[in-house]
Amino acid sequence: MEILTANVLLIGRSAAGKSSLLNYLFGQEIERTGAGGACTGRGIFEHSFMVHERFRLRVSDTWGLEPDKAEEWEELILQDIRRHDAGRIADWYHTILYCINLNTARIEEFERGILRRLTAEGNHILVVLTHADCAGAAETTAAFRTLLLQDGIPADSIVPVCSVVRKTIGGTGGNQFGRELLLDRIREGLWERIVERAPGSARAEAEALIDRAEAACAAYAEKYITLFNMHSDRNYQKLNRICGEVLGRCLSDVQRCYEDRVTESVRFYLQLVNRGDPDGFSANTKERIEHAIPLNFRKNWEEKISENVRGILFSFVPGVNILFPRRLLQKNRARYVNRVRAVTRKMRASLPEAESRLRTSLEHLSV
Ligand SMILES: Nc1nc2c(ncn2[C@@H]2O[C@H](COP(=O)(O)OP(=O)(O)OP(=O)(O)O)[C@@H](O)[C@H]2O)c(=O)[nH]1
Ligand SMILES: [Mg+2]
Repeated sequence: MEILTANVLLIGRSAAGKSSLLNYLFGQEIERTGAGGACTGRGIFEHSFMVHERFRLRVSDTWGLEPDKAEEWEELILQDIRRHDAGRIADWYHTILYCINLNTARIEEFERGILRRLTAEGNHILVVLTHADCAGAAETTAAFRTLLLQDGIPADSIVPVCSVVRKTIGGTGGNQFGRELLLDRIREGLWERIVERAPGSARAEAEALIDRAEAACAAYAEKYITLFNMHSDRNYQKLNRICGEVLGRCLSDVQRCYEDRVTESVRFYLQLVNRGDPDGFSANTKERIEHAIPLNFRKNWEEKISENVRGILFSFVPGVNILFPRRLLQKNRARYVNRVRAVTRKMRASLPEAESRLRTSLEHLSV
């Protein structure tokens, strides 16, 4: 059974409530928390737990962020992502939880700057408004929301949370809240990432396949077109057959790499929407999947290009000229490779359409 893991980076100022949020998410006391002075030490502290049997949350609690130690803090984050063999935060962390304490009067300019930068770098950010149980939380939430929207944080990405059970004067505890909504948003973020990345990565794979087929055909042209047989029709027929097979195989591999992305993504999607429910997903979900994946995905794509493979390559007729054999040899090889390129150009030209089709298919599904 495959397990999905969401890597989550938990950041924010000291006493924003990062460690308390971690403990709340995990349902147990994992990191020490406390008021008065920095609590979590200098470093990044990774913890994992299973939200359900197929969904793991891997959360990194961090040293509190302050303007006077921003550089040191940034270096810590960089070291951490390098440790995970990633170049950018977004390459390792699926989501950043940026905690802001609703008990503070305002969002500092340096924090807004950091948020803007993290957004511009393509990170999926959720702003967690902690201490949502404090007096005046509703008004502060509204004011913070306005500012955050101005900075490009979508309304859905702002989640008020109360992470601790509060003792009231009467002795009864105020409830914690916000966990389920936050977990939902993290799952949605994972899905968005798939929708964002799958089409581009299918295309990169397809382009590499086409490059390889093109190089293989050029090598065959070099091998089969020689001084002694460059006027032989039979030789060209043989070459056509070999290159036709290479290009045909390339075509089906390219198709397969798009189809594999659809299959992978749908499997991933099902795991996300299923939430570990053994009875599986609802009829509604099934219907959405059927709609999202056009059944003619393969057919349209195949028809379009395979016509070109046959049409272009097989019409080749070699030029006849006996005067300058060496130059003619080069010319004939180059002409053959150009014919091959005319086919691969068509294949490449149809990739954007396949990519956007895959994107549309995935966008039809929503977690
Ligand atoms: N009422 C209330 N108190 C909270 C909430 N979240 C955190 N606290 C309290 O705020 C204080 C600071 O919380 P921490 O979780 O230690 O904050 P932190 O961001 O990890 O702080 P550093 O480790 O110093 O960076 C603690 O006393 C928590 O009990 C909340 O949602 N509501
Ligand atoms: Mg802490």
